[in-house]
Amino acid sequence: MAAFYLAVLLIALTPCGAVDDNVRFDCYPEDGATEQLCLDRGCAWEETQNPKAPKCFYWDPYGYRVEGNVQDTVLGSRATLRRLNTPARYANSADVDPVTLDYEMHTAKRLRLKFYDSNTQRFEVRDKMPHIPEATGKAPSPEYTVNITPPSPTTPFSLSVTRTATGTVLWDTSVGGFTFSDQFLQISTKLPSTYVYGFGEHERNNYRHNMDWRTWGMFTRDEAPGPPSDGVNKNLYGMHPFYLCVEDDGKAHGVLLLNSNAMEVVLQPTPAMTFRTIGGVLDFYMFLGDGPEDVVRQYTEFVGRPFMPPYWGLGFQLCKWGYGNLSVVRDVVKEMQDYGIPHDVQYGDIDYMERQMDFTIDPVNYQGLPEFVDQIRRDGMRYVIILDPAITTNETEPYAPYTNGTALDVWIKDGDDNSQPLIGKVWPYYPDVTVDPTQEWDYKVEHYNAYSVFPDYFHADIDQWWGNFIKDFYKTLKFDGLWIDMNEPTNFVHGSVKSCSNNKYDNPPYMPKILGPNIYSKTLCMNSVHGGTEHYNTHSLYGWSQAEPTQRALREVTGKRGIVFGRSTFPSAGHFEGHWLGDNTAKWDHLHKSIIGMLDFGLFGMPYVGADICGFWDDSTPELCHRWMQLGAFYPFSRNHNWEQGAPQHPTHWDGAIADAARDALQTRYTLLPYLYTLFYQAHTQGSTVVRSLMHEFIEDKLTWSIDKQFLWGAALLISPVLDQGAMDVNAYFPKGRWYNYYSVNSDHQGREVADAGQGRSLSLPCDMDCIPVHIRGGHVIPTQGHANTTVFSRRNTLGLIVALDEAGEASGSLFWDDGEDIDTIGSNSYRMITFRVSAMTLDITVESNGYTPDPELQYETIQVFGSPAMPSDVTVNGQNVASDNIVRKTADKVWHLEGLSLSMGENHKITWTIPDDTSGAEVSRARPLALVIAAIAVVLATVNGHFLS
Ligand code: MIG
Repeated sequence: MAAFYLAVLLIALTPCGAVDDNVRFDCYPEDGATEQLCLDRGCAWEETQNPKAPKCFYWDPYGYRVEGNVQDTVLGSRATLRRLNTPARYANSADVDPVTLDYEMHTAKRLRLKFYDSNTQRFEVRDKMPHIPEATGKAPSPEYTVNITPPSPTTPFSLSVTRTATGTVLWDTSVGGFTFSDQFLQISTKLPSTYVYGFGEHERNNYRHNMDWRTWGMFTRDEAPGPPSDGVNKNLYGMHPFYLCVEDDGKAHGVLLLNSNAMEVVLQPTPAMTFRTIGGVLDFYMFLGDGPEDVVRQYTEFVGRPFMPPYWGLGFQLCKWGYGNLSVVRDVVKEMQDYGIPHDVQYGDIDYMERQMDFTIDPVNYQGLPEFVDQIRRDGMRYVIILDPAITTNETEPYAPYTNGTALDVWIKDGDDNSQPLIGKVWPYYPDVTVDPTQEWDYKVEHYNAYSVFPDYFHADIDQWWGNFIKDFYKTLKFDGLWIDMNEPTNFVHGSVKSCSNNKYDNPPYMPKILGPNIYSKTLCMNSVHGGTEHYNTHSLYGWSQAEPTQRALREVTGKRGIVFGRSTFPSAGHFEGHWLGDNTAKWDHLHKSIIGMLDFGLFGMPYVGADICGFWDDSTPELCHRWMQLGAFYPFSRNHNWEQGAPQHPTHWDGAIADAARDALQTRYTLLPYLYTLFYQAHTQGSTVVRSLMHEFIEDKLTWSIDKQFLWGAALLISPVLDQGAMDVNAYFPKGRWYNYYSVNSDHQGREVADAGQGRSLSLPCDMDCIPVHIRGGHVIPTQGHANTTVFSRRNTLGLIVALDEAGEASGSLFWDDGEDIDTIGSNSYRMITFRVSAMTLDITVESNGYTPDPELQYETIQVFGSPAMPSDVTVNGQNVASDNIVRKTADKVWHLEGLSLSMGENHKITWTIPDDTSGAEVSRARPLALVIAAIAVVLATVNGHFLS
């Protein structure tokens, strides 16, 4: 450390004598820094050219030192840190002394660094998450090395984490000012690269973080995505203190700070990062991946693998807040059916309720809703309802959710008088109130909105209350999924109806860069009693804590998997629920931002994600909604939804061109659902991503590290949507490899190769209003199925395979199939797993596991081969020669189909073909690699010469 400061002194002085910004770590992040305040804190003050860089920064040794020897523990080692003789950060909360550091070696690739106060029990998120694995012993051969500064009376403590094999230093905390006080905990670290991703929930302009002095606050908040407000990057619904860093050699690691207090993270160009949280403990978990995909696998192994959605949950979903009444919904559903647009799920937003009260139905506008739901369910559709946490206290007629919850005492308590529940206001109006619709929001909240209480989902009796009401309501309405909204939790009055008292939680000495003006703005007082502690600690866990009891109740009452998806999330939420990206706006940049949001949540272990298609706020426009329906057809969670006053925007609302485009895109989606479902199986069992950043597959190509306008489904499908108004082409990047146009079954461009083996390259794809580019990567076999209006019917259609050959003429893939909705078909082995393997002009279809038989049994009808060196001269299926009219020539000679097959999905099959000798086929090329090279060059030339794109 001393050496570091010396080095800083020597090298950090630029010619004019100023300290380089890159070695500055902000010592006065509050507003109103002055030289005097800065010096009082024991820091240095100096002007800088870059207004974003701090003028007040740590310079002299600061923080803590190691005392005594590092001790061995069962899981690793333990160090005792003592305060150095430097000024305390905040007079009102003396710094903790000593601080204990536990370094635990959990697995070869996972370590934990936990800083805590061994004399005083502080809040720990870990205690709320019994499902995350405990380490049992020291990992025998860890892939990392941790170094802690030796004991010293003067040298500040710091640690470093090194990836042993490459020597890359992943963390080096010998910078900044390590601080551990009651309400201000801070640690800075240098990073090995500027490729940083993650942290949420925020709106960002790029998936890859901008390291030029950006501060991201994290604390759950009912706030719509949008640009910074008052200079603060808005903290949105969820909180995810998790980042991914890709090291310069393509290795990657992830770091979770398991802490739920309001916090911020500062990114600076050094490259370095500073965490500042205002409570709990500093509990870091590091995951050393081989690459980014491996980091997500390890992360989800730790926080819980993503839940397995039902098959219908991958169908198209339609919602609107404020349909007005049931007959509008009925008409919309019928229009969609008449137009033949796939539509699996219809929603009820809060207006299905009587005055927005949970577990009620509006008796006037939604009279007959249960019968309607029965009807659409018979037609193969599903119905999902919204539920809000806040419960009104002012009903004049008995309202059981309130009286019963009061009897069970499940409400969050007022921190000033914990014999009373905290009272706020959310949706319900008082009963029998006459609403003047012309009044402003604030007037309405004051005069019409009833007093509400907030359930504590950590309460031991929560199933008896929440679960029982869900089960009870199911007797009335046969919902298939539950949408849990408003669980930041949001409150329409700040803190409570009587605001908040002056206490250390509601007026913390340091306020991270989160939206205010107060920490309790738009939510509950921080001193309220929630989950056995102050809401100050558990606030950001509120939505997360609601997910599991909601999922449990849904599964119990329906006996099926169902879907739960929530607005406010926290690490491990993906184990229980999905997420939509909140109240976006009907504007063009929100198309791009929805991709960034999906990539973020993929990283957070929540692959079941999507944005409100066509935009939530504002009225959508025909072109915007058209392009958004095309993009949204590739959201894992694909739902069109908007707000109460917004103009209708469902696909059939517009002219025929939009309905047609929506139908085309959704039919493509439905055709690909067996593949998407298999990706979810892999996410659920192995923790892999579904919507996948290109860099996960092409880490050796650094260009992919910054791509966020295109995305992959798994390893094999590349989606390159139009994101700009008026655009009739897309600039798409094709990484190294073979790529084939997916479109469309009738188009002569189908299966055409767009970019041959060689280096990656950007291409401008012409893309008129009918088009959303989708490409298949050579080397993969994609299972498909005929589309239909709902998944009930599509699941009965014949199957197909798309075989996209790689340079060596090989490909592989798999298909997971079960009944689509039973709970834990995987654990009970009630599924079928099939693998596809192509090599040496032979396709092997192998049933690896056969615990489920569809009724009726499914058949493969078509096999499409892309990238063949030539038309096959003959083809055999299970040893039989196939009639020549089964073999259909498509684009040039390189795409051919087998059609009219009826191969049972329950059996193994072998398909072989031969390529005439005079053409350079895979078989020939293996013997003569030069021939392949020549052929490849020829193909490149041919492709470049011809129109390589549709
Ligand atoms: O204050 O239930 O994000 O999707 O339509 C708004 C009404 C409450 C917010 C959700 C939105 C939903 C709306 N809700």
